[in-house]
Amino acid sequence: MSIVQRPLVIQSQLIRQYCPLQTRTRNAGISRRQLHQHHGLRTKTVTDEDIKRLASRPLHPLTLADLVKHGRPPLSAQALFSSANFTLSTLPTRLAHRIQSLRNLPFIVVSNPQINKIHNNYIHSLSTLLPWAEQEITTLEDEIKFTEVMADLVQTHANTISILARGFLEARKYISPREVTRFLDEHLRARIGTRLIAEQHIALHFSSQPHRELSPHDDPSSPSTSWIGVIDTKLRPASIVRHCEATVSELCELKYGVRPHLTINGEPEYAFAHVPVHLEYIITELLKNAFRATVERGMEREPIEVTIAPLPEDPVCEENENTQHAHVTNAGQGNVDVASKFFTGQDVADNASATLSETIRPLAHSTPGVTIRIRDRGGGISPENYEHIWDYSFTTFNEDQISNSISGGNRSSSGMDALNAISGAGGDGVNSLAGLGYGLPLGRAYAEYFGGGIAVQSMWGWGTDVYLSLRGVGMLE
Ligand code: ADP
Ligand code: K
Ligand code: MG
Repeated sequence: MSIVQRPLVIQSQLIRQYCPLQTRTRNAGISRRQLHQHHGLRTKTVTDEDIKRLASRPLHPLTLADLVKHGRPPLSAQALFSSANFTLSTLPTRLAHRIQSLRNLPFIVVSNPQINKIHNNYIHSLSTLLPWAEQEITTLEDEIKFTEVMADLVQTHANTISILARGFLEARKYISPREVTRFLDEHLRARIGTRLIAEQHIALHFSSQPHRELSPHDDPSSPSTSWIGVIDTKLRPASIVRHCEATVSELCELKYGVRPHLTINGEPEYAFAHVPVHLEYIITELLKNAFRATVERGMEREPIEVTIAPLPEDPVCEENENTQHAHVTNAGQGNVDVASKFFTGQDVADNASATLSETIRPLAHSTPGVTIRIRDRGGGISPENYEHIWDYSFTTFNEDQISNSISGGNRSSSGMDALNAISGAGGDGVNSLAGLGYGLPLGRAYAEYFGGGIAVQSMWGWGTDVYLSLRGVGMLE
């Protein structure tokens, strides 16, 4: 049986998921219920015993080698099976740890309908994995069904951020901002890893078929691909910046009626190996902040300046990975404060004991990486606010105030800015310029996942420099 013979509906859904640079509406995918009706995923009831058993297992620390070892396309069926079996060996434990962590929240918080929905999503996803628990995947037929389970998992958890944001906003009387930030930092970082594992298998599954022209990432003139699953080994940060600029400019124009200019300097041709969807998330959030500040300050005439500064190649990197850590830390693009914050292994895994092991180390021969500076003249951040910018849900976005300053106050005042921002049609706040307060902390979580970081330098009264540092995650050809 050919790998290509798979249900079309799920194929188009997956392709949409893997087209980060294509215009797309996240909520437009088929619903979980439809997916069930179409494909009848097997499920097995999750008992408390299951959760206890799985959560007591140590977490397999994810390494970059796990993600790339199943190789480049064209993939053999064996490689695909071993990817599926690796995925199957690690996800149930990860989900059980998440369920336990949700259950450890104060009861009144878990009882909140939004938070409870997230809990139930995890139970659902675990229930679709349990039927596979005692089994090795050794046939293409099973591998296809398993990929459908992975697609369901990715889809089920697609709107987690906005649902959690709403839940914690509703439950804010019962839990302190500090506790929320602690929970979310762990939960959302663990989610990044879990999604990456599932998405990597889905992407490998599709790269194993001959129809690679389905992916808009590939240069149609070249039959070879620069992709290893979700990793693009020839990712140009400048092209991500331009793509995100287009999205953010639209939002800005809609909200304020103007859009600032953006210039890119440094080395726009620079390419390295990274996960484009991660970069896309981070850059979008950073540009939203820069655009908003610039327009609110009335500084649209001053361009937002993006500088792409590759870290120097260093032959020492190849000797051992620790040397690379030291090297990257010291090469802070002339900004010691910023550099010292990077590459410190702050990644968080599903539990404290696995915290450091979740740090994904570079492969030998991987490119050192890049620092991207986003500089705006939006007035900077006041010292009082600066203390809180990394807290989930801290925002200075205020619909009324903006309406007043921009359009003379004749817009309706809802007083529910954050909730409005959450309920944007795109889900997960993607359609609003600001308001959730998740942009910086979650962006940093993505950057730190592969050993990078984000540092914010504010010149109060003038503007802000944001340094996004990213490490190459694989080898260039
Ligand atoms: P949100 O954008 O939803 O408010 P973020 O976490 O992205 O949440 O940012 C938190 C706050 O940090 C913003 O509300 C804003 O006050 C401040 N901030 C972030 N970036 C900038 C910037 N470039 N210029 C001025 N203020 C900024
Ligand atoms: K924030
Ligand atoms: Mg923001």
